[in-house]
Amino acid sequence: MLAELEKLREEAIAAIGAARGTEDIEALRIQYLGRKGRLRDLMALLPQLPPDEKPEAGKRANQVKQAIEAALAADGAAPAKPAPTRPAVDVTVPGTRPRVGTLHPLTQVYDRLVDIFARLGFETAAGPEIEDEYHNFDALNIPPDHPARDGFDTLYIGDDQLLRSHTSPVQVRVMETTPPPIRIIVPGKVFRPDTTDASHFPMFHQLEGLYVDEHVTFADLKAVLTMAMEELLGANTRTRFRPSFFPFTEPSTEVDVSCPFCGGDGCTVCGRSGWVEVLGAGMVDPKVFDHVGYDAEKYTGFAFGIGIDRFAMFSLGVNDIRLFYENDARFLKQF
Ligand code: 2U9
Repeated sequence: MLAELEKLREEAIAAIGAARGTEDIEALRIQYLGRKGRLRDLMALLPQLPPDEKPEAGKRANQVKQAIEAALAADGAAPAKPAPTRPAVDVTVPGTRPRVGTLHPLTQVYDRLVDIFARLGFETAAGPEIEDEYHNFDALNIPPDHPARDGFDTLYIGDDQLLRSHTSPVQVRVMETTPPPIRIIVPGKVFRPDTTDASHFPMFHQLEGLYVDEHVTFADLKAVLTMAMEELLGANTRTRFRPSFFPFTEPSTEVDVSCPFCGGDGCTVCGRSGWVEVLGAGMVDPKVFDHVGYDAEKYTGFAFGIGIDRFAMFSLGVNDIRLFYENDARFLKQF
């Protein structure tokens, strides 16, 4: 019996060594270890052995089984899975279309504004969102006790560090390091201690512009802003310049455009007036030039500011600023 087992082991291992491919290996597994295989045949004889030979023979039969299993496994013949009866990929199933996103509506408006002013010769500048009081206020002719400071003055991080309340400090920084002429726009985030409602949010986006050179006049201001509005809102857009006040410009103006929804007839977007206020602007106050070391006798300039969120709201017909910041795909995918 022991000799028979040894012979079986040698024969099986030699056959496995010579096997080619998984089908051969599977056939050998059945031949040697299957329910009607050669090892079972030999083990069926165990009961007939004399009692003192049985334990040794049983043990040896197990060892042979393990040796054959190991040889089969080593040849990659782990119990084979049945071959798939159909292809794993069903090429007839209709495909799922990938969902393609779009740019956020604010980004779309922001990009259009930057593009239009770029074509009018304005370079884009950027600067810190955390500012010091000098650049956010004093250099812009807003002294510590000036009432214009109140509405901006509370988002402080340290004694002399605050979240910028407008992008104007960037223009100051550019003028500090660049001699005239300059023609820049500064788009970016600004922060104000406003209570949130349909038209206010404590963070929003501005795009401000600044053009300084010799002989820049209010006529240049009107020409550039009128052209920009026509580009953005359509060639039929009319503009209206009303007197206003800003500490950093003199004279100052607020700019209305004819309502892009009703063409000026009056609707819910323009509050039935036919006009929408979109911009503030003015000629740079000479005191600002004094702060940055520009010769205020030689140079003049105009500046303007647009609230990007507000502009996006009326140009896209959105009636609540909070919708821009809620990340609700049902809103965002409309644009
Ligand atoms: C420098 C000098 C002058 C920037 C200006 C405005 C008028 C203005 C508002 C529009 C809507 C802010 O977002 S908003 O609330 N801006 O009305 N901004 S003039 O004037 C400057 C800026 C920098 C050195």
